[in-house]
Amino acid sequence: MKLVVCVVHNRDKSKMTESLIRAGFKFTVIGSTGGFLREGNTTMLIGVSEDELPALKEVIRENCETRDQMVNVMPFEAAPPGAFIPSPVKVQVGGAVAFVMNVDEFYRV
Ligand code: 2BA
Repeated sequence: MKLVVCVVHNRDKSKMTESLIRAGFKFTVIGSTGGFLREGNTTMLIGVSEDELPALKEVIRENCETRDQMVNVMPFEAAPPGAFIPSPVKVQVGGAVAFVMNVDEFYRV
């Protein structure tokens, strides 16, 4: 068994959720925050058998878009009065970031 920890953009959360349910996957959704952008994103924990992994990767690929996002290198609040504030820079977010881990044991009681 594998545990896939998948970080998706909040805007892809609904269609990812619907597609995972339609495809019969079981999963847990956790609200999370990106360390770099400090914006909300969504982390999904999806337990799958090894055979299901290719189908899951396909669902992730189909539902998570890559986006360009502008980020302020120095937030206005952090800048001292009169300081030079560098222009926002563009970063590419997603489609999704996924970690696939081996599961030693899974049980339900
Ligand atoms: P954030 O940390 O908010 O990162 C958003 C995007 O900013 C990243 O997109 C990446 O393009 C850029 N970025 C992140 N750290 C950077 C840095 N030190 N310098 C320049 N650009 C940087 P993604 O790579 O698609 O990541 C989307 C979200 O997935 C991340 O949001 C974070 O929540 C999670 N993530 C990505 N890589 C991770 C990792 N190795 N471990 C844990 N979480 C990760």
